[in-house]
Amino acid sequence: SAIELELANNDERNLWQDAYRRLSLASGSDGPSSAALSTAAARHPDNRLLNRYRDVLPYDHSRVRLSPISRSHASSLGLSGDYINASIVRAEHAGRVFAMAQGPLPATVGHFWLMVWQLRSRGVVMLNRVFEKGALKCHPYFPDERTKRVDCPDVGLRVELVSSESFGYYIVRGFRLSLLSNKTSDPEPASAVRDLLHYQYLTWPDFGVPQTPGAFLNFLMAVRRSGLLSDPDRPPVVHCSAGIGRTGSLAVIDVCLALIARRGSLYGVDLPGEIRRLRCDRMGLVQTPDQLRFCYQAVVMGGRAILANGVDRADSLSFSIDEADRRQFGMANNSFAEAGDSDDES
Ligand code: PTR
Ligand code: PTR
Ligand code: PTR
Repeated sequence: SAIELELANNDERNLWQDAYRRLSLASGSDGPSSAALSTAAARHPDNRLLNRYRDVLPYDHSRVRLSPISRSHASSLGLSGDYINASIVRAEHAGRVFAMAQGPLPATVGHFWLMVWQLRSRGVVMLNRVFEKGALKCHPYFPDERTKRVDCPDVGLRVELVSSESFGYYIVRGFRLSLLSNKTSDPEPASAVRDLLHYQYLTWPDFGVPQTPGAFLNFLMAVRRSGLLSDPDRPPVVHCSAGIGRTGSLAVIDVCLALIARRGSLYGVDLPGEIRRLRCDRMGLVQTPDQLRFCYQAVVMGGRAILANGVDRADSLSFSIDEADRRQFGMANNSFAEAGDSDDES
């Protein structure tokens, strides 16, 4: 198929730089170029400090707009506007809608959980560690074994750790989101508690790639089995540090595999086209030539396995993990003190 030929050809002739550059060229048939899309809310003086990176901003047309749970549940201090650096990214032709976000800042932890509440997400996919290369890449916004819970009085939410299970290169946590009781006012709404899953992949460096797709595909299949990706009315929140490189790669791999399963074929899957389409809703998705190559590798490996094993069993596939992956996993144990090797239940 074309996607297999492109992978082989770009490898052989060392064409990934070119292939990556071509992605960014404005191309009429694939939607507007990013220059044409406005980011006014993100650049508004009130909101500037709510962005982790000056150059990674949500477009106005697709940004998530926050609203308070109720008047009594948000102080005007914590939620003065409706802004969060997050985008609703639609791939409805593949049955997918994602909320893609930057890793929370200290000031936006409450906003992040309010978004999860408001979207009624079944879960969160986190593709980074809190510390990477010695720097804080994302505020520790969720409770761990020690802290057990995080209260966000600014938005009126509490997050509790219900469970935590380590699979080596990823961790699955269960969180319970509830309204912080407030003495003065209204009876709590009936649906005052939401349980959700948190899948954290531990070994994908920013601006890098996993050594081989096997481990990442196992992670993606585990996330898929949980069902949290497949309810477009309740989009999952997917984030990394900026919410574009790794997050965009996961999304395009997942979208292409969903399309392959629908068509029963690797033919006709236009990976660069899918990236361009997703980029209409959030800028910069897939950040490097290597990440582009990784997306091809993962789609080809995952797509072949899906077709060989039967589309119905796509999500239960398991991929072998090789030595290069295992070396990379060393990282997870050394430098993720925060989530540390959680033993099973809390
Ligand atoms: N503090 C402002 C607010 O009232 O929410 C922040 C803000 C500014 C939000 C602009 C949104 C803005 O743009 P738009 O309404 O076009 O999305
Ligand atoms: N702005 C980036 C940061 O927040 O750390 C800078 C950066 C650039 C970080 C590249 C890592 C990078 O990856 P590598 O060291 O693998 O090139
Ligand atoms: N200005 C930052 C930089 O280029 O280093 C923005 C940035 C940071 C972009 C991290 C992407 C990053 O990776 P990811 O989206 O995978 O967290």
